[in-house]
Order: sequence, then C-alpha cells, then structure tokens
Amino acid sequence: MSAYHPLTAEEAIQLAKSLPGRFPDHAELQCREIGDGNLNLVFHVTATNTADSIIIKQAVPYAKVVGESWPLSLDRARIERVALETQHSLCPNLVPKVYSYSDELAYTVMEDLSEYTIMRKGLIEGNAYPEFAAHIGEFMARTLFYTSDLGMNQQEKKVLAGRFVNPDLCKITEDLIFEDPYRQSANNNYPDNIEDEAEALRSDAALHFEVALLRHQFLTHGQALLHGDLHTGSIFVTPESTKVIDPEFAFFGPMGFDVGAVIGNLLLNYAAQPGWSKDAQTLAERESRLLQMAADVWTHFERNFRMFWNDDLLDEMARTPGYQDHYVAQILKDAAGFAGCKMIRRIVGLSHVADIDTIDSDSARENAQRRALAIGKNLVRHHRHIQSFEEILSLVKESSIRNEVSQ
Ligand code: SR1
Ligand code: MG
Repeated sequence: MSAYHPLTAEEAIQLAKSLPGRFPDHAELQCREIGDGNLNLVFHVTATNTADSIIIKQAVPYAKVVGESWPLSLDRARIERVALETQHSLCPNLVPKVYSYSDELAYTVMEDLSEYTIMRKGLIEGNAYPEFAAHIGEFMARTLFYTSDLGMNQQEKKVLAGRFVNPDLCKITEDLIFEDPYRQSANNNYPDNIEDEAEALRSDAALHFEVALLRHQFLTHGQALLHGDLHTGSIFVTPESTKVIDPEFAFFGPMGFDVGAVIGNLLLNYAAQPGWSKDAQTLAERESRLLQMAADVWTHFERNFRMFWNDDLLDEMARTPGYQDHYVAQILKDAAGFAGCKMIRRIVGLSHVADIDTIDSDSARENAQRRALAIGKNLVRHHRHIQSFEEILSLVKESSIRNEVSQ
C-alpha cells in the first residue's frame, strides 16, 4: 500500500529536521503552507532563530484549482523534480537547487527563494527587470538546445524522453489551450460582457485551422525537453537575478512552446497596462518597456541558441548550409502562434491571469480582455508567415485597439 498522504505542517517540520545538514541542531522551525497555484501544496519551513529555510512542494492527487473531481497523477512530482535537476545542471544560476525528494510521497525539497518576487506580480506593480530577457533567453536556449537532437546524443535523448512521459499534464494543455477556447466547454470561464468574443472564437474556422496546426505540433513534435508552463507565474525575479520554477508540465515538445509562453505572458501584461498605469506617460513607458523586453527575450534566445549550435552541434546533417537559419525561423513562427494561443486561453479558458483579472475598473478590465484577444488572434492567424520579431511587434501594435468601452 502506498504511504502517500498530504503532509501536515508538523510533518513538514519533522521532514525538514531529518534532512542532513539543512538546519543546525539548535534551529527552531516553523512552517506555513503557502501554495497559491492551481495544483500543489507548498510548505515554507523557516528557522525562527537562524537564517535557514527551505521549500517543500508536494503534489496532491487531483487539480487543486478544480477539486477531487479532476484526478491527476502524482508522477508529476517526479517529472518536476527530474526537470528541475536537468535544468539546474544546464543553468545552475537560473534554477533552484533540489535538496531532497520522495517519489512515493510526491514531494521535492528545494532552495527557498523568498527574497524573490513572482514575475507576474512584479510586472503588475510596474517594476523593471533589466536582466530578465538575457537570463530567460539563456535559460531557454540552453535547456532547449542541449536536450534536443542538436545538442544531445540522439539515443540518449530518447531514453531521457522516456522519463518525461507526462500524459495528465499534457492533456491539461491540450484541452485548456488548444481546444476549449474554440468550443462550448464546461471548463471555459469568462464574463457575460465578452460573450461576443467567445462566440467569435467558436465560429472562426480560419482561426481553428491555425490552432489545429499548432495543436498538432504540440502533440507530435518532440523537439526538446520543455519547461511546459513557462508563464510569468513560473518565474521568480529580482532586478539582478532570475529563477525558473514549477516545471511539472515538462515533456518533449516543440521549442516554440516555451518561447511563446514567455512572450505571450509579457504581452498579456502589455494588454493590461491601460488598467494599471496611472497616467499617459507611465502607460507609454511601460508599454514600450514590455515590447522591448519581449523583443530582447527573442534576441537573447536566438543569439545563445546559434552560439551553442556553432560550438556544440552533435548532428552532422544539421551542419548543412542554411539549415540553422531554417530551424531558428521555424521556432520564431511557432513561438508567435503559441504565444497567441496562450493569450486567448487566459481570457476565455479555465485559468486566468492576475494581470487582467485583478484590474479594478470593469471597463478597463474588459478593454484589456478584448485587447489580449485581438493580439492573440492576430498572432495565431499570421504565425506561419512571420519572419522577424519586428513583424510580431507590428501585429501586436495593429491589434491593440483601446478604449472600446468608455472608461
Ligand atoms: C488545471 S491547471 C490550470 C493551469 O495552471 C497551470 O499553471 C497551467 O498553465 C495550467 O494550464
Ligand atoms: Mg505551475
């Protein structure tokens, strides 16, 4: 019989005490459950009389956001832990360190990042993160290149891919991102005042065609080990440092899915800015900073990816002239399409983002929702023809219709 059960705070303290070398013997420990995500318990264990602390993340056997009616495999805790270890080995400064784990109890003990801010919250507060684009560009280039057939022995890659068979969490993405927003679904969740937008999504056959192509990529293109849920709620930041967390959706999929997740979430915050910026000048500054950040993410990703390719390529046929350019161009097209899908799902689908939903004014929130949908649809519609990041920025700007509802 399995020993699995959700930990209590007292058990989390006992577990913390049992970890060799983590807390001094005289440490007095306290614990708070701080999980505010959709799926897991998160215990923050701190010493009251020393500076030591840890995080214990434990999966529960269902989606916390919905309840026990939505069962989820506990194996996602193992997948998240192996992803953290793999990504940490490639980017030690950009991923928290794993200290301990139990696959049976579905927990991982890791570095506490309490001095960091969740990036989504920081962006909502209007903060600037000047190093973020360089950090996340490097994270994506390293983790994607060195787990692909370009940077990894192809037979070893197949063995690694076997450790990341993640049907339950892939199904969440397949349903919530690539299907539900385009049909009537009990999972969908949007206010009555944008029913016209939801209906337009359901009846747009040309848009469905593009989403079907992107969904097919997600289902079949095992290009590299993805983080799989790389939104701004999965990233901790300070102005100087970045840490990527929460890779429980990790699996071998298309590289553009991770790149598109980062860009799409920056654009969701961009779409929300009229609801957060106190005056026209602040709005203009923040909008321009967010678009520049999105462009810089791509620039840093591309620069690093090409550098790793030029230095460490293992696939002989990929040395063929022109192939690198073709490969990178395809990642950009995919990223644009996936960014669009991610924006759309956060407006009409099950799980939303605070950037939009916590805007106080009803009219500003509605404007942000419509603006995000306009950008998302434009990116999905045009993704196959995009050739440069400037074209993405043009699509964003031309779809950023404001003040549809008087404020
Ligand atoms: C049922 S889980 C809903 C969403 O939360 C995660 O962060 C993923 O984005 C997932 O789609
Ligand atoms: Mg998460």
